Amino acid sequence: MRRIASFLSIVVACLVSTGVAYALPADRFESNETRAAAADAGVAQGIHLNNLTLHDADDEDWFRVEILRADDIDVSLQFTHADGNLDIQVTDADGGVLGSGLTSDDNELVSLTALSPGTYYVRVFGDVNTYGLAIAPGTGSLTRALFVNDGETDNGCYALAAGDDANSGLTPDAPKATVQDILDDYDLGPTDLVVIDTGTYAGSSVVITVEDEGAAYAGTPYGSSFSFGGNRFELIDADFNLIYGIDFTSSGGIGIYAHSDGVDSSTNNEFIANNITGTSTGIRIDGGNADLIRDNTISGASSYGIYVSSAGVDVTEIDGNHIYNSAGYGIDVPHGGNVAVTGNTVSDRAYALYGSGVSAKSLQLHVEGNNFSSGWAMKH
Ligand SMILES: [Ca+2]
Ligand SMILES: [Ca+2]
Ligand SMILES: [Ca+2]
Ligand SMILES: [Ca+2]
Repeated sequence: MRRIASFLSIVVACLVSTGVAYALPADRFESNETRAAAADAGVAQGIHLNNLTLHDADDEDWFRVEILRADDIDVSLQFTHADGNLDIQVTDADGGVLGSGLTSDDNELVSLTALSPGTYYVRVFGDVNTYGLAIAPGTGSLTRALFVNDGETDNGCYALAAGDDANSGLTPDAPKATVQDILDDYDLGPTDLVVIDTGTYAGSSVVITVEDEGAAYAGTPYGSSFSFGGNRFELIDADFNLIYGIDFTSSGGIGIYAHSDGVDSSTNNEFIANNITGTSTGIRIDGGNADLIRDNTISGASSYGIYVSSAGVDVTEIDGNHIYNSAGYGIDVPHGGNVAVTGNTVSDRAYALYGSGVSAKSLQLHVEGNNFSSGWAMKH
């Protein structure tokens, strides 16, 4: 054995000394050589990616990350400098460099403060080497990231282990198995970000109430799929929540259902960039106010894509959603209210926009810039 080992070390030494290209296995996010071809990595403050490589001398890795609420972040690379220098840049959505890590030591760190919500990019470049990429709330940030994962770590963005409700959920190494157990164990608020890793989550409804209102919930670009056949996320007198980038799959029930506890409505909620396939109703709000439903993709909802039962002074913005497939209603805004329907695409539904039970007095409806191609474009 010793002779073989020493022979191998001589071969490696020769390869290095003669400049023969030294290569590692390509990582799972290839090919991502440019900002335009960046790999989606999810919501910034939860991201933990291991076993990445600059696999050959030409490799450069770009990642696209999202900031949902203004924040400070620390972007870090973990690697051994002696194995090959790596450097890092973080850019804004247009490629303007916001910060760099260009040292000759192990690891790199870029700390950025007061970032606005939006898209950012991480560029990793340098020598052939293996690395990990992590993004966390910055030193001055109040954000608390809470981690959820199913039983698999495949295609993950946030957690580094399988989920278990016996875990704390406070670190990527100890994710919980269910969002509900996060809600049960902690008092959530507006500085909390629940990152839900790639996987399938069946079980039961996630119920958010006034005690835990105001947090953000984010899935991954690779599918954080809630397949429970009833109401998948239910908000009961829960305000100022953000539900972003989550998949709602399988038939029956409602993807996201926000309503009152019988006294106080759920208001000021934002449902953005979710992907709903199946369900009976994709997104439903009863008696809300100042809610935003934006950039969701809803296909195959057997009854309603979006159903907003608002009344009186309520304001709802329904913008940029794509609703298609199946026979029912695309967007239904019954019973009045102040509703803006802008920039949506609705196709292959019996009705694109429907106002059931609406009288001219009760509904203030602003409709602009939509693309409706259904049996009926608009009807009440
Ligand atoms: Ca790579
Ligand atoms: Ca690459
Ligand atoms: Ca470096
Ligand atoms: Ca998983």
